[in-house]
Amino acid sequence: MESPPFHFYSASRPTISLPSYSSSSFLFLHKNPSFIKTSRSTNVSYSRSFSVRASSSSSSSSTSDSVVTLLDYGAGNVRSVRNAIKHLGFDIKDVQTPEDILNASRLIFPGVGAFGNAMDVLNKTGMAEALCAYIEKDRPFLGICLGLQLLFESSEENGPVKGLGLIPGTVGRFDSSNGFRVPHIGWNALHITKGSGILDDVGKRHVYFVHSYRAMPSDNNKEWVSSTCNYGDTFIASIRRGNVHAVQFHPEKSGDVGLSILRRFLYPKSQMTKKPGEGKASKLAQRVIACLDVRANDKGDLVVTKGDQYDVRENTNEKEVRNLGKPVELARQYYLDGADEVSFLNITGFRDFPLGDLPMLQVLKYTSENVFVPLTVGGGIRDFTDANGRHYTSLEVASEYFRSGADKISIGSDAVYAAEEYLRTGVKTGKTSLEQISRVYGNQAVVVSIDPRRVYVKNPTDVQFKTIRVSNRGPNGEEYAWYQCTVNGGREGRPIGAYELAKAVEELGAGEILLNCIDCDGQGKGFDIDLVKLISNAVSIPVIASSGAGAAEHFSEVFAKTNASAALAAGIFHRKEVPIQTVKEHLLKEGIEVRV
Ligand code: 1PR
Repeated sequence: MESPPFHFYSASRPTISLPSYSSSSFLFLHKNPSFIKTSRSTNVSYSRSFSVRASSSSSSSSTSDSVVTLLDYGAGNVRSVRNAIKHLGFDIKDVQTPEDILNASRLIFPGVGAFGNAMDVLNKTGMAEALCAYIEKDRPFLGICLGLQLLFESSEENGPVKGLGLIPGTVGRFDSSNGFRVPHIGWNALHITKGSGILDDVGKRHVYFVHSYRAMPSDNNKEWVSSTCNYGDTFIASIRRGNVHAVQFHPEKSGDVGLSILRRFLYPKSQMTKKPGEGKASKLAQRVIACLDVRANDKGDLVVTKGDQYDVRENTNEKEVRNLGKPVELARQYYLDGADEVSFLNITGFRDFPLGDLPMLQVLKYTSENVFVPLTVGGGIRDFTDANGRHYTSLEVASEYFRSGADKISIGSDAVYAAEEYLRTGVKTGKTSLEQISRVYGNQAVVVSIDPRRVYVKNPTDVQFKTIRVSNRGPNGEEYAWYQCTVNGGREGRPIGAYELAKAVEELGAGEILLNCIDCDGQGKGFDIDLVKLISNAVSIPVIASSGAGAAEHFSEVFAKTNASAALAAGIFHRKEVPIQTVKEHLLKEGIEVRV
């Protein structure tokens, strides 16, 4: 994986003025050298001239009690960390120089992207030296995800690559050959091995992980390890020594539990009593996801809508777009109701350029301020040339979604074209949206949304695509079916099956599959078990079952009969027919692990 140019934001980090957007410099702010120092412009000079001396007490104006120093290199979901810090009442000071690290009264390092690139820039800018000095002085530090891994001696990612070398051990990739899906995505249980302070409220509750690499506990690092997690093998979930903490999971995406972890780090001296909440977490939970299909209605307002087999218009003379609520409010409600993730699908993104869809970006920004579980956004992620001839790459579109608060993006139509081309030529060009975005932001940040339609056939040999023997025969007694992929919101069928597509996009870098089914969408009769089985057995990345949920029992059915990692629903939640909590209670009763 390659990550975006590592760059540090200036104190007066500019905000995007959305209404005036039209110029070609809207995207990739870091290309403007006047306010962003890239790794090239900061260069090695820091490390040469820089005297490493970490202050042992808070001293400068930047170290006031309500300020958190943040080491942000603009590569992904750092907005979520910012939002969580602000939510807890702190201001943020961005690191621009190594001195900022040394002068911090508390430092948060939410590493995102790839190990090799991060180390390269930390070394070149003198930040590595400053981080080591800061940590060795036992100054308050919280590393998140890659911010934990970088503390180790080396990583196999892009490497081996040397790390900061503060903790003995090597970071390696999860082994998917033992049946565990990689990336490790979702809510998992911690085994707390020593008093960590910041984990005091976790108890037996789940926290959110998303990663493909992990550090392993050993005799050499046991004095550091404060908790482990099991996923195929037992890996290090957190470390603590004195005031130095780091976690492999994402507290900023772990709901209330995560916020309490951050709160304990930010207020270490407060008299918070230890109050581990109720919970029975023991392993990776099955996820319940709320999905909001979003589009402008005929008055131009952005609304949450919901289709029947993808038709979102009311059955009236006016045929108006069905309006089921406001996106930001509904997303917040689902977060409070216990949704493990929230997905937005900009369903007209295939025809409207999403960066022209400013309300959608605003929706993401507002939502991420108050929703502390992962947010996925999809719709319209592809290369695009606007009316002025300005070309935008799909990577630019995705980057804007990430900057606006998305943790994952989902690609629909463009992934179908990419898979068709790959299957035709057998060549990975590295230029498809899928490949580019996963290379820069990591596979775990890229979901492929499949919109298949069932096509019955008499004999499996009637088509060149993978067929299955269906549980319910077709209208003419057909015993077999294949699942034809579609693009443009189900409007156009393509010559590729869902099975072929899923395998191809996994090879091209997808980290997860959102598996819809046009036949089942909005029908409330249950997920297409045949389809979910077919796809979840075909790939080793997580599969989200979608379309057709009408009762809590449909969730337990899909988890019991298939290898789906998550189940998504829209209509039953929007119409308040079955609350998320009811679904979870039912799953628990059926012995299926969920986050409570
Ligand atoms: O092709 O990259 O622009 O992405 C467009 C995205 O928008 C795709 O992810 C596609 O699935 C989605 N989309 C396009 N048109 C529609 C439509 O409904 N007319 N929505 C649409 C797809 C399907 C699910 C839905 C579940 C659960 N919606 O997301 O939420 O079926 O519904 P249910 O629980 O009510 O049965 P691109």
